[in-house]
Amino acid sequence: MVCTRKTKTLVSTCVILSGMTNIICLLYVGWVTNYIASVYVKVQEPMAEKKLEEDKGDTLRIIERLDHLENVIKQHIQEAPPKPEENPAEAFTDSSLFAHWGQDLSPENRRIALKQFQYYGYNAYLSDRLPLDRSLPDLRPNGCKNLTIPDSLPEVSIVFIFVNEALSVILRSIHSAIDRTPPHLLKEIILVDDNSNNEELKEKLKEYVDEVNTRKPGFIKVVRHSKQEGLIRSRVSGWRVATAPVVALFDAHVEFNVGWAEPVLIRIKENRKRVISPSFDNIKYDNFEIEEYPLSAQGFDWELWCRYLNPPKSWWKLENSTAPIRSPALIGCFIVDRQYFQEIGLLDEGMEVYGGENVELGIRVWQCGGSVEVLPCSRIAHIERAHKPYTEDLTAHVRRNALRVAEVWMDEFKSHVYMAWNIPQEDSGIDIGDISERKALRKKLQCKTFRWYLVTVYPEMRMYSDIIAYGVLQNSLKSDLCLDQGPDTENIPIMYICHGMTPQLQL
Ligand SMILES: *[C@@H]1O[C@H](CO)[C@@H](O)[C@H](O)[C@H]1NC(C)=O
Ligand SMILES: *[C@@H]1O[C@H](CO)[C@@H](O)[C@H](O)[C@H]1NC(C)=O
Ligand SMILES: [Mn+2]
Repeated sequence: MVCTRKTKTLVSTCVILSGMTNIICLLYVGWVTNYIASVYVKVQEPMAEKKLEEDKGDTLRIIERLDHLENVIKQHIQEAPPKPEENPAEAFTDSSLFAHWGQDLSPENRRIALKQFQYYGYNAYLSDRLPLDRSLPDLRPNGCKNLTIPDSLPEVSIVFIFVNEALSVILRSIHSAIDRTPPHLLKEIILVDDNSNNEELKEKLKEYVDEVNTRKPGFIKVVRHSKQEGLIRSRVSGWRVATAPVVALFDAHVEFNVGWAEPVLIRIKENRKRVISPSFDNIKYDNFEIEEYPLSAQGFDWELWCRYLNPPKSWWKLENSTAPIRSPALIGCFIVDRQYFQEIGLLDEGMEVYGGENVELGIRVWQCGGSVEVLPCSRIAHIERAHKPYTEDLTAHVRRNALRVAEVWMDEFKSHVYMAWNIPQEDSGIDIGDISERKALRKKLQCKTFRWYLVTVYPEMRMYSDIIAYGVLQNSLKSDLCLDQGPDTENIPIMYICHGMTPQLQL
């Protein structure tokens, strides 16, 4: 699952720094993202060009300085990081893993913990040492306990998908699901292993599953992909195996809180066209403490990255913190009627790896006659990793998936997605694959327009009109300089080394 609560991007964080640090930061960002700045719109006479001519002397000196700094930084980047063995007593003190945890570990254990952290993106060393059945603080709003539970509710199958996840983290997800779902409502647990190469996920996980299944035959089912399919197709693989009338699709690094299931099953029983997300809290990646998150709806920006949103005004007016929150989209984990999920077209299996499928599902459900909501009384804690365990460049996949959504669902608003990613609408050079099936699905289901969706379901989303051109404004005298927004505090545009990221994108 993609969403984090960080409001600033790496780049805007860079820009609020000053001077030398700023430049190092931006170059670092450019380096890690391997970003190539590009210009799609030639503007006749950029104002900045004229300005540059007027104070050429100053500017050239600045350019020289920037060139010099760039070389310094390149040298830094090429240097290998210092070998930890050289100074074991102070090893790894600068990792974020040790900011709030592990001060009294021995150097050897620090080394082990750090290695696992780098692999998993969370503190697997600590997870291995915490009980699988630990309790969680009950973070439900007042009134949730008073919810009247009908005698008969549909059963649920819980699907956990994972690739190279720490075994103890998966087992804690399973334990919390079993411990905090009423046994008569939990039909089965399905584990989808997206071709992990991690050995302990083969033998040891099988031992655990076999042991549970000797007590409850067929209760845990395991699906293993023979090649990596990405989390989108992994969710669908899990759904295919599920047999309960309701299916819950989750990451395998979560802990279910008390009473999570009943409110969800009540809402789906009332209306099977509701797709439900629980409210998320955070399991901190370093010390595994639970951090309470405010109640939120789930949406996205024009790049189709997910975002948490303030609940709509209509919800605040109810003054009832247990009431369902209408949500434009989903951040990735959700519960759905098994048959209905098929009727509306599962997930877009033409998407690759990661990202965008949650937004697509939300838009599709709304436009095609269903609804999406977040339930305050159903709470799940989820580990927000410090970094993703995938080695590939995720951004390229997210962008490709976003363009599929734009082309199939967004009508005239698809321009907004191209604009947000700063790519031309014609001949973008990005192969988004075959979308004819998804377009046929939209036609078959007689779905509403994206304009209807924006006005009715997602009025918070900003619409742009009268955009003449977009891209970066590149200087024609010194072509590696671009117009940039400059430091947040000053509101003065500056010329800067072209990095092509948000602060340099002009509309
Ligand atoms: C919930 O129930 C308890 C006891 O049954 C009662 O004291 C309390 O006022 C109720 N709360 C709400 C919000 O209805
Ligand atoms: C608050 O919302 C819940 C869930 O929809 C509902 O059951 C309850 O009756 C509402 N309470 C009030 C006081 O309206
Ligand atoms: Mn996740």
